[in-house]
Amino acid sequence: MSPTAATLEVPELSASTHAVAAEARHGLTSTPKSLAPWLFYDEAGSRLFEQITALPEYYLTRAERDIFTAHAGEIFHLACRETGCPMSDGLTSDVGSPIAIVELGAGTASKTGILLRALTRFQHTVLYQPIDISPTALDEARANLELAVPGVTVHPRVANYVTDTVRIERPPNTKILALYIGSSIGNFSPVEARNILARLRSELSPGDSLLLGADLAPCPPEAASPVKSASTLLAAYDDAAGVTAAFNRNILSRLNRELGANFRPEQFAHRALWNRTHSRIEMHLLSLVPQTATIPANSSGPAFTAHFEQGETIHTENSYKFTPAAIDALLADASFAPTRTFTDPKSLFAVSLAHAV
Ligand code: AVI
Repeated sequence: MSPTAATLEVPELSASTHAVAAEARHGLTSTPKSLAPWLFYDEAGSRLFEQITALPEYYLTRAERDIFTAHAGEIFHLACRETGCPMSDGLTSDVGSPIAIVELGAGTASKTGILLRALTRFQHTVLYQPIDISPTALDEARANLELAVPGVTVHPRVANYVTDTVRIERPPNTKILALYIGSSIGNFSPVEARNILARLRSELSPGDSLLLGADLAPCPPEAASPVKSASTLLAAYDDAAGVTAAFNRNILSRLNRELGANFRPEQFAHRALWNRTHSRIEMHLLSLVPQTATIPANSSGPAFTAHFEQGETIHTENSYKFTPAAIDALLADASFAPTRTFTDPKSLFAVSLAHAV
């Protein structure tokens, strides 16, 4: 076969599959091996993540929802006090739409309805701009919210906020409240996290604000009355029903489906560990046997193999956990002035309001 004919037989990848192939090649030929956590979220992985958020051990989603339910009114009062925007108490006449909401990585916006509903008590109409890489998630967000929250207009924007600066629509005389919730910030290294917030800040004006949802670090074991222990945290990432394990292994199934690789996901064990030095939960896949997987040639490059010794791991995710002081420092580093941090009754999770300065 001539080299030209061989080249022609190589599958031409779409842009998104090309990115998957490039990440697989990079991560699996690195030492130690790794795969980036964005690879979790194909259709199957997104479904598994939805299941994770309802698990008894995964307290993050419930705790953040509880904070929104308890404090939404106060959050908007504080946002308005800082911005000087007019606020109605819901009984007076229409004051227009002084706050517009932007949400980074909105997905289906399942928790955002609580905040939007609360805001419509203060102003009659709300412009909500969810930003996400998935058009289908945004369609779902729009359909759900426009129906469920009268007065909300949804202007979705398909964009990758991690790599690109996102344009924000600002109606005249409107202040922006940006949401970056769900502990998504925790899946980035400290430098990446700072860059995401700084890029967002560059699109905001003084007086705009940010609401950041972040998971709290466990109390040190020597603390007088430890509220949150490392075991609470570990259970959230290694649940009894094995949903997080399936979520982790799906990353290999995805490489099989999209790239024609021949991983045997069942020959990898899910491992979650607490890295106290870096204040993060790490997820790994641990090879149970010596094994080799082949990733066939495609338009991103030639075929390659990944060999695993028994016990060798692929690092698939970091989930950073913060002290309240670390949240304030991160915000300040990106030119936001921390205003108030709200926590749930068990002090598991934090929602911080900050202002663009
Ligand atoms: C999406 N992200 C905030 C989740 C987290 O908690 O870091 C992803 C996840 N990984 C395992 N369980 C949930």
